[in-house]
Amino acid sequence: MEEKKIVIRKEKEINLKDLTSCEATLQMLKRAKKDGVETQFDRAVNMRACPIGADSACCKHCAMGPCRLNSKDPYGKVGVCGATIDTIMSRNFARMVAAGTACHNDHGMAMLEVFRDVVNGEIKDYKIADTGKLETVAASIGIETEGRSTHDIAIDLYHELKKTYTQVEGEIPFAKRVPEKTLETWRKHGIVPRGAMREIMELMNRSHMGVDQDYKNITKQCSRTALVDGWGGSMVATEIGDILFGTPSPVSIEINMGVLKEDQVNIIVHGHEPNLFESMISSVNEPSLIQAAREAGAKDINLVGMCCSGLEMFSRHGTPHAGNFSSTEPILVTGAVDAMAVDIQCIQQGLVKVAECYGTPLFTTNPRCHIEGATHIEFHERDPKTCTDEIVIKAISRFKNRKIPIEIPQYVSRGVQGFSHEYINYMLGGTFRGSYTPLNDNIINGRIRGVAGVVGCTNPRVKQDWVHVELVKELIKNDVLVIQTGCSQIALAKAGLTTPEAAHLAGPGLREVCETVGMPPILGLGACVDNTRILIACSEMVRTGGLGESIADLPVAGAAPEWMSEKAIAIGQYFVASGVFTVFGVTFPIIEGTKFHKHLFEELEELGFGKWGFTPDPYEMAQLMIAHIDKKRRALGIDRAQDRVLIDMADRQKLDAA
Ligand code: NFS
Ligand code: SF4
Repeated sequence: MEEKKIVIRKEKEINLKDLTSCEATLQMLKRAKKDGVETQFDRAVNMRACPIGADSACCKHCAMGPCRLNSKDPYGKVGVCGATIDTIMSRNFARMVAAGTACHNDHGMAMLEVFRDVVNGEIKDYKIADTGKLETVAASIGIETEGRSTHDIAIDLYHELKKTYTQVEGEIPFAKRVPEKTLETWRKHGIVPRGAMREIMELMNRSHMGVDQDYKNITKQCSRTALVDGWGGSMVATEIGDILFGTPSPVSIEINMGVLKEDQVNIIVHGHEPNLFESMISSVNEPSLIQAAREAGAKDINLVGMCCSGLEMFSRHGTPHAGNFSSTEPILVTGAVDAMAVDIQCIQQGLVKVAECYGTPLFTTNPRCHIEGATHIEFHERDPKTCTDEIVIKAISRFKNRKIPIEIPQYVSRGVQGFSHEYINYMLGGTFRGSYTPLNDNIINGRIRGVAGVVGCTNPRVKQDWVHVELVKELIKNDVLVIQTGCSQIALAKAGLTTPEAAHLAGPGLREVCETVGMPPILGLGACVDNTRILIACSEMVRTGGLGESIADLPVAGAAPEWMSEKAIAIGQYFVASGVFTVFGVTFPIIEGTKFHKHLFEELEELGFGKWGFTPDPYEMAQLMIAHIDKKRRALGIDRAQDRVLIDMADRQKLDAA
């Protein structure tokens, strides 16, 4: 493992170009500097990451401590209670998994409640948009659909999926979608999740002072809890989102700060719940509000998204997208944002101050997320427009009274987004023979070497977007098909690499497949909860055949090159527990050479799961992932096909001459 570098930069030494490879963000950082406004980039430079915390070598789980161990000599000391470094690190890790899983499950459960109220008629502003998807999801967990009404199927689906959260015994409903051999491994280790509340509760209990003090046993419950994220709460959020608002299919969208319009009322929605955004779409299309905007001198109302709900909206409606997590403060520096509405998750408190500096009203809308200094207008699904209409009215009034000079960085990329696992099926197989067979065939014959999921956040401790873009370029160059979600997908879209034309950057095999099908070598699947689309795609690949019997057999790998949130750790752990080699960048909360490190980075694979990897370097990350993919190809006996395809002209001539 490469040593974690904590870079300390003195303020005067910062070269803004080192902070981001997003030109629009860079332009705004320059303006912010001139205006004396601080963002996460400045704070990251001035707030040195605590080296003990970075190694997860401290514990504050009780008042006999907090205890700090020595990361250079991890076995030289124990906590006051006697806790060893492995106990401390695994408990800290467990709490991250618990928090990340709680985030996705609380979000998924809220979505399911909206679905229930739509079905029973209490919510009238939304309706079931995709009955086909409703039936497929219901059938996938054993609900009878033949000859039954949409309403009856929906009621059954609600009751069944509710178990994802509340069930105390048995297996969660979507365990039925897991490939048999993968499920067998989970059963053997006793980690098939029961229900989210139960698993999170048990993990919090076990990571309390004086409970579970065996890092291997704690890791087991980490896996069980993380699995109820990926195959539980997150998967429910994705599926219910599709049922209520439509299953995405590819659309060409505009992305980056240039989507803001100087002569229009600009409204940004930033967060994770599609409900708020869906209602905002309806508010900005309200004739009376459009009229009011025109009377205020605006040409129109311009609605754009940021972060994950933005990803869901462009996948479903083609709504323009303005950027990822690290750009949420810089975009306010344009002075062009007339309102920013947020809901939950990844909403940094720093937004309040930047918004204030540039006269942008910032609105919180969810009862779970108030921010001191922001205006709270609560969003109720039963009466959603009251909230979103009011935000539009406030935005129009801010437009009318704009005082700050506007500076919109003129950067816009166009790309194709909105692939779902259903669409991949259709795209490769065609309408009448939709299947994963063509994908599997192309992997077996070696045109596609393997599949990599590149996902996750941006983090000001590394150059924004740079690790994502370099890693993905390296992967496609080596014939690895890349699928993406989250802020990583936004990074590649901004870099202009999500077009079919980007196929020229791919290796010869992948390029051929992309050109035949007319698809980009990088497929964007949506928000972070949509990582579950990757799990389903993997399951389909196993079911289709020829690539082994479990997810762990597939020539696939995952990465979160610029991660920052606890949700990312939960996602990483569910991919590992599902059988996927998963590499993280930036930093990893662990000390190399410890038993817990060996467990996560080696032993889990020997037990039939995937395993963790770490390196902050994108090229080394690509190598690790490709080496893993090649190892799986060898185990499947399909490595020879790969050689045949990748042999180049010079090699061929050499062979002929011999
Ligand atoms: Ni995912 Fe989306 Fe982005 Fe990271 Fe945050 S917005 S849920 S956690 S930062 S990818
Ligand atoms: Fe220290 Fe143990 Fe308390 Fe943690 S649980 S703070 S290691 S005494």
